[in-house]
Amino acid sequence: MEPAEVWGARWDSCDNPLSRRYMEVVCRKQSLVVLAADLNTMSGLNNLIDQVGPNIAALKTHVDLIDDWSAESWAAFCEKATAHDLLIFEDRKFADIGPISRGQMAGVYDIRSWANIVTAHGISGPDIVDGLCAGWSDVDREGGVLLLAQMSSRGNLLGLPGYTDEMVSAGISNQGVFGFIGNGSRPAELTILRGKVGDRKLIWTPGVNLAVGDGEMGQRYGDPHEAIQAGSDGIIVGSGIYKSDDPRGVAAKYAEISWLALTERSE
Ligand code: 5BU
Repeated sequence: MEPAEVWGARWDSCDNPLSRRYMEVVCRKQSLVVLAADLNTMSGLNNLIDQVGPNIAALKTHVDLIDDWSAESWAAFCEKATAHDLLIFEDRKFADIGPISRGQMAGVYDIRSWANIVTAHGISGPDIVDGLCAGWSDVDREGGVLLLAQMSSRGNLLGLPGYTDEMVSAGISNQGVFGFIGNGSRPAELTILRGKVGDRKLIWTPGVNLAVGDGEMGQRYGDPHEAIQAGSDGIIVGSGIYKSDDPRGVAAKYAEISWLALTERSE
C-alpha cells in the first residue's frame, strides 16, 4: 500500500522533514515497532539488531546505558542500523535551557552526529527545541524532537492538569518537532492526546507490551493494537522483545499486529 493511503491526512500534514521518511519505512517494512534496545553491551546490541532489524521501523537507544561503549563501536552499530533502514532515536530526555541542550548534543557521545530523533521534556520552556535543532545544525544535520506530552510510568507528573495541553501548544507549530510521546499504556489518554495533536505531528508510545498490566518499578503496559487504534504512530517496545527467548519471532509478531492495526485505522 502507498504511504499516502495508509497514513491518510498525516502523510500531507506532518511537517518535520523526517516524518515522511519514517512513514515510508513503516510501509516498506510493514511494522510500526520502535525497538527500545536497552541492553548494556555492544555485542548484545549488535546481536539484537542482527536478529530483529528487518521487523522494526526505528531504533531507540539509551547511549549512556552501555558498559563497553566506544566511539568506534558505536559508529559501526549506527551504520548497521542505517543499513536496516532505521531512524536512530536517542531517548535522552533533554530538559535544560536551549544553549545547554545544544551543547549536550555534542560532548563525548556527540548525539547530534548520529541521532535522527531525540526526546525532550518541555519543563524548561519551548526554546529547548530550537537549542536541540541548533545542535544538529552545528554539524550540518537536521533532526526531529519528540516532546514528552505524556509518560507511561505510574504517578508521573505530566498528567497534572494543563501540562499535556501546554506541551502540545508549545510544539505543534514548530517544524523541529517530529512529534509527541504519548502514554501507550492508557488508550483513553492517547485518544485525548490525538484529539489535541490532530494530524500535524506523529505520536510515539512507550509502555506497550502484549502482556498488559503493571511492569517493573512503576512501568505500565497497554496493548499494541489498542495503542495504534487510539492514535499511536509508533509503538516503543523494549523488554517485550529483547527479554524474550525468540526476539526475532516476537518482533515479527509485534510488527504484524501493528501493521494490521494501522491498515484497519486507515480504512
Ligand atoms: P520496556 O522494556 O518496553 O518497558 O521499555 C520502555 C522504553 O521506553 C525504555 O527505554 C524507557 O526509557 C522508554 N520510556 C518509557 O518506558 N516510558 C516513557 O514515558 C518514556 C520512555 Br518518555
